[in-house]
Amino acid sequence: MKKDLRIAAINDLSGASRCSLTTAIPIISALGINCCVMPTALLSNHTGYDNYFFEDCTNQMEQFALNWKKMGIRFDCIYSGFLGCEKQIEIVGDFIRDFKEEHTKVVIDPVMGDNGEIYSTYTDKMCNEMKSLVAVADIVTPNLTEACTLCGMDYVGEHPDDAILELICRRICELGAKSVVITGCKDHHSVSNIVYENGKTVKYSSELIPKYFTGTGDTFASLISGLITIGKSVFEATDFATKFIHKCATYSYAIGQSVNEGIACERFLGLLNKEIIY
Ligand code: PXL
Repeated sequence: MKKDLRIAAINDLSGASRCSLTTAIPIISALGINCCVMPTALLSNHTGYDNYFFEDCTNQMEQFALNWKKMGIRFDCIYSGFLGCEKQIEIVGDFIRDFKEEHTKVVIDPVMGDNGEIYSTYTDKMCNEMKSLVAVADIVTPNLTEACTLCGMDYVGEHPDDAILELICRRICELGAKSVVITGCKDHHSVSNIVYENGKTVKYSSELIPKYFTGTGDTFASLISGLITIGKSVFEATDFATKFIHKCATYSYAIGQSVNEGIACERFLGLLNKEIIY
């Protein structure tokens, strides 16, 4: 009998949305893993809506870490997503130093921007600090905007060729990451996730759905975190996640979900349960 597996998921909690922790919890749980959450902020709903309530949780993060240490809790994976300020990046760095064991995987989703633009809340200093988390990551899952920022390049545009993508991945690994998955690279008809590890690059593509649902990157990073925790390679995990997200996005598009409503993964969670063969 394999032991209980546990992931620390550090991300914001947007109550009525499918993103960050509200997608990490069902995805990771359906893979048979205990998802322990550390909220970085509390929101009524994500910031793509006209109105939302927001409360920063920096102080609470420190209290969570302190009490988890006292409990003696251990993690098989540490997965971090949206971080709101320099202090939060520092807290996550400390958390990794305090809780990472030999076997613990570290997945950093460097949520910093999209479509060639860095989010307005993200300062240059934060972009630089993020590199210190990338340095201790097993897997980093940036989109193209974030990937370019991490390696100090100007945005390469929507359709970079394979040689440029490989160069970007190599540069991110030079920061210290073991592997990189550049997510959501769109072409005219397809969307691809590019995996780079130990000099090997593989592109996993699926048909482009003509709507970009909010939180898709969070669902992807949650799948990668869960799948590597149950023993899949980053290549196997990306192959599975690409197909799973395509299924959810196809369904969400067919039922007319708005982009703000996110991808509806609920009725596909049973497929994740079938992956539990450990
Ligand atoms: O990654 C999607 C997301 C997560 N969390 C918050 C957001 C968004 C997208 O708008 O606003 C708070």
